[in-house]
Amino acid sequence: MLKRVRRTTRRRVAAMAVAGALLGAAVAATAGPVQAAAPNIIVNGGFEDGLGSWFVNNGNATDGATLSATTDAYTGSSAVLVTGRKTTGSGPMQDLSGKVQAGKTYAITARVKYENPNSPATKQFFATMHYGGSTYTNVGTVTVARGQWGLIQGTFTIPAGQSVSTARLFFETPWTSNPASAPDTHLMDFKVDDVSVTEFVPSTTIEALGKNPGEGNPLISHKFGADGNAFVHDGRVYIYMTNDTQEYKPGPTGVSSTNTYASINTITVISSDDLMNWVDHGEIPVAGPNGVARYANNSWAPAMESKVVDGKEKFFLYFANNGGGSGVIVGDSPVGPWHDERGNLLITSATPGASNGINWLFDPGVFIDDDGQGYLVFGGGGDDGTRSAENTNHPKSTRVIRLGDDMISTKGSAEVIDAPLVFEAGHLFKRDGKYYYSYSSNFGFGGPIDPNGPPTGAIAYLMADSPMGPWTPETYKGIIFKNPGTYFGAGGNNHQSVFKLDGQYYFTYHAQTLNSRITGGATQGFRSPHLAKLDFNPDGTIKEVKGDYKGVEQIHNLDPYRVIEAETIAWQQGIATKKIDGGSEEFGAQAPNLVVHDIDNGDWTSLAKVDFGTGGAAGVTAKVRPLVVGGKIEVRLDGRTSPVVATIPVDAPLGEWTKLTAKLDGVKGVHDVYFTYAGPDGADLFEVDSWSFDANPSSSPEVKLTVTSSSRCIGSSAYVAVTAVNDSGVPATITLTTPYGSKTVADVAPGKQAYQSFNTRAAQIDAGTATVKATATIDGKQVTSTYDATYTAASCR
Ligand SMILES: [Ca+2]
Ligand SMILES: [Ca+2]
Ligand SMILES: [Ca+2]
Repeated sequence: MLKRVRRTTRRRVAAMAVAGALLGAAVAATAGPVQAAAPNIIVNGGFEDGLGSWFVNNGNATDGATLSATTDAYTGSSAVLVTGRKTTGSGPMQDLSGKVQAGKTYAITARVKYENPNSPATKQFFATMHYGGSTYTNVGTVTVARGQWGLIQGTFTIPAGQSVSTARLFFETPWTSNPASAPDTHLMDFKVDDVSVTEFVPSTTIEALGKNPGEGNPLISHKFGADGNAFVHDGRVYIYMTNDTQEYKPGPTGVSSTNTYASINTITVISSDDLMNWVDHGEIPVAGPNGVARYANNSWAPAMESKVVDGKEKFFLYFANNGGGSGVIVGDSPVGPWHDERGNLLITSATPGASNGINWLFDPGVFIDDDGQGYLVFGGGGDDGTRSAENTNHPKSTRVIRLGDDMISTKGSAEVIDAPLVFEAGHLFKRDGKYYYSYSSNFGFGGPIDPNGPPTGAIAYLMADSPMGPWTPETYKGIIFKNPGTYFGAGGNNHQSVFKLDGQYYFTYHAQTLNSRITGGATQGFRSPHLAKLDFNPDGTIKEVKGDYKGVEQIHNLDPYRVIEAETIAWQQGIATKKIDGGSEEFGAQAPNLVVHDIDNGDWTSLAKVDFGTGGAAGVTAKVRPLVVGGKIEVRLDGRTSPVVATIPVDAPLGEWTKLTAKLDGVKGVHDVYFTYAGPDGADLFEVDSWSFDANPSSSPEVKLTVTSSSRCIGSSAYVAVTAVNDSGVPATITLTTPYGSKTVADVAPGKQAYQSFNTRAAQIDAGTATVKATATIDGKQVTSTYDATYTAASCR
């Protein structure tokens, strides 16, 4: 009998060495809990019900001890005290038979303390599962200092074939053959409190800090998004992305299996009008049984354009159905609703000129020229198996084809694009009469790589005088962006787009930066959207873009005196978003509405550069759905640990959407606004739908304008443009002033703008400030307001 106990105990120690290694990895890999809240399987884990459901481990005949309740509790008013221990395994036990299942994963936590002054200064404790017979497994451990409460922690998976018909959990000290020879070392009294065993429920919520306050990249940190394609509409840029989050399945250590793309059939959409505060519009169900295009399996690498067809503006979202073809769905707005107007794929091997038998018919890139003619570029891959230099450098695997007037059909035959080292990610755009085809170069098929073309895995481009090219190797102009690995450690593929907003060109790319920050460096193919400015040389060639976390400048401040969807986020930690029924208060009844959820104590979100004006704010309102009693939202300025300027107690009926308001006193000017969430630990506190701020009614009235200024080159002359949109409800007389002249526009109607492009008559100008003065009659009084807007330096030689 004694021999058998020794054998089983040795096995237990060996098992713990593995568990300990896993624990270490879990702590290093994650910045917070990686699981959703789940019920505690342990009954009376806090010993607030005395010794109810607990007894002394009796797995061996020699085990024995006395349990008693003690008021020296870690939490609450009671804990358990173990005295008179006969073996190292003698400790409090609870029967979990019928409550745990083989093959499932559980997390355990418990508090433990010992105080014997003759005991060692530190001591290891175990939580151990006894499955009956001689099968023991240590499932959690801590080494604690004498006199202090320590935290036992562990995550364990019950083996698939394990019988759990007599499963029991108990607490013990490490086994030794003759504990009675040194009872102060091996058989000391100890106390246990707050025992919790919960089923590990995988959560895709990212609890790590994925985007540093002040930085612009990645654009979002609560979800992934790859192959970003930018589309500008009404002064707002929308970015459509492959929804990598569908493949994200973090395990107990917080690390996911590798992204295979196979299950991705939705497209993620975000938007911003200032390039720092990004609205999450959720996912478009594109392919699969619940998709708009049920004939397709996947939706990768989207591309978006809009066009007025039969007097109505329609929005055309193209997508790759894995490598086999490309499709299109049609929207009533940039965020839907979405329809299938075709019933089958747009690009297949049957499309004239599309297939050479080895290429992938994916990665659609859409472009509409000034004459309204649409074009689609697509294709990629193209390894013909010869491993030849010609096939490596000129796979001729991508195409350009004209679209029909309806944008959901093709016209004529697809033409070959012979882009050096081409692989995927074709994108077509136009600037100053020149057409640009950008693409991702391949990673080498085996033949030597031509040094006159791009390096592998980079974004390169061609320039031509027509959307149809011809796109020959002679039109190759260089690279726009090296592989993301150059800048972020983690490399991988890439995908780009180019857009223009407020006179400036921008470049979208992706990188595995959030993935890397979650795991502490390792990546599993989960990509995040990034932005950079895109600048051009006088001959139209592109200045190479460098990848960074800084990103681009916020192009204007955020107006707080309106409804702001709470899923508008500059920086955050620990939250997730989900779609709820009903439309968006900010974007309209037809637009999807999301809420911020998975809000734990300590999670936070923020808005960048909120302009409270000179009059200041009087109040802040949150539309919330309380889930527990005792939650609150704290409002802070310019940092998440700054002083609290307002607190909204989330004190309303649980489960109901409610608007709650707090006073704001003396908040003026421009600030980053942080919403920090507080409440009971271990619970989802509440959900947030939207924010709004009220302006101080006693403040003096002002003529509200949105003012922008920019510099640009026309030939060899620099121009400074100034735009002032009249955001007030009354006509205003607006004067635009720069060092290069002044212009006054009388009676600018509400919603209309005053605009002037001032010729500086110089080839080179420094950065400067334009001043805009507006005068209007408000409430019978003449009111004048003044605004500044900066423009950048320009060199037009
Ligand atoms: Ca307790
Ligand atoms: Ca959370
Ligand atoms: Ca919302």
